[in-house]
Amino acid sequence: MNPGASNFSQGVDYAFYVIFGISVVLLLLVTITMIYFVIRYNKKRHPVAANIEGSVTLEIIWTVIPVILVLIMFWVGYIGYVPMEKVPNDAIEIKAIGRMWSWTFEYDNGRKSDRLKVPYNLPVKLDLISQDVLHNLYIPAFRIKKDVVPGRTNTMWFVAQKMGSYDVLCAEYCGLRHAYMITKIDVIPEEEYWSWYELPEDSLKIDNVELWYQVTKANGCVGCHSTDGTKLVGSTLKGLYNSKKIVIVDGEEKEIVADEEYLKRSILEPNVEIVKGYSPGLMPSYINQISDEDIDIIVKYIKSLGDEEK
Ligand SMILES: [Cu+2]
Repeated sequence: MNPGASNFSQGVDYAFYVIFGISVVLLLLVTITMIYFVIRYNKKRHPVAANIEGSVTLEIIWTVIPVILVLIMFWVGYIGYVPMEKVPNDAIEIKAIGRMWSWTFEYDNGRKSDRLKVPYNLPVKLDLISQDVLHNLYIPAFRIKKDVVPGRTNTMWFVAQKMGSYDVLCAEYCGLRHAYMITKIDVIPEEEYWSWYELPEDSLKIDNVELWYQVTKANGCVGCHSTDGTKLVGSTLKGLYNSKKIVIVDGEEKEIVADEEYLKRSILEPNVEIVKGYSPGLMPSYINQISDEDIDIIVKYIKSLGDEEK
């Protein structure tokens, strides 16, 4: 196992090794005793079974020792856990938004990214928000993990103590493409963090397809909508613009053209006009989840992927 990269790594690893050590010792004791008894009390050596009476001393021993062991395990877990719930007041606050099937990180100035950027050696607090179902934010190298529950904001915090990039996963099965909810946390020097954080918003709006793609990705679209024509859970974005689609509205089929208005409506209320052949209810509504600017950029990006019928 790699050594941890956060302020909690040591405490969690310590608890792990103590519990693991106690378990190994018990396993060996039980196994060795069992093998010894099988040989020692074999029927050939012991043709007549002995009637063994109870022993108060033994009962006390095998009650007291396990109680002490369990309390030791509780204690090492407890002292590792308590600091995780004490968020320092000066922690940098970042929203971690989970949805089927991607993560978006939103910083307090409105900046969004699909990789979590954090400064080295400063406390960071994550507000865990789900747009649809139960997810779980898991950073193995930091030894932290917490449920992301729709309708309530859980929090977790950490201090990143090693520079580098580490995996961020969803650890709660959340449907078909759950395994794709994987991204990275980048621990970078403080100055680099602030210059990234303050990158002028305008830099995202210039006419650059790659930046439009980054905005689309940061909003979680490409987790379900491919950009190369592949059919995933959602329809591909390639050739989507201005294509004719049969949609289901209130159970009735209707032909529409996927123009700008339709695309915008579908981002905000994706389940009203579902394209025939796709399951309703999979895409969360983006009402209050996305800025009008981002919608415009996403629509621009979809337009850039062509308008020929796929
Ligand atoms: Cu998930």
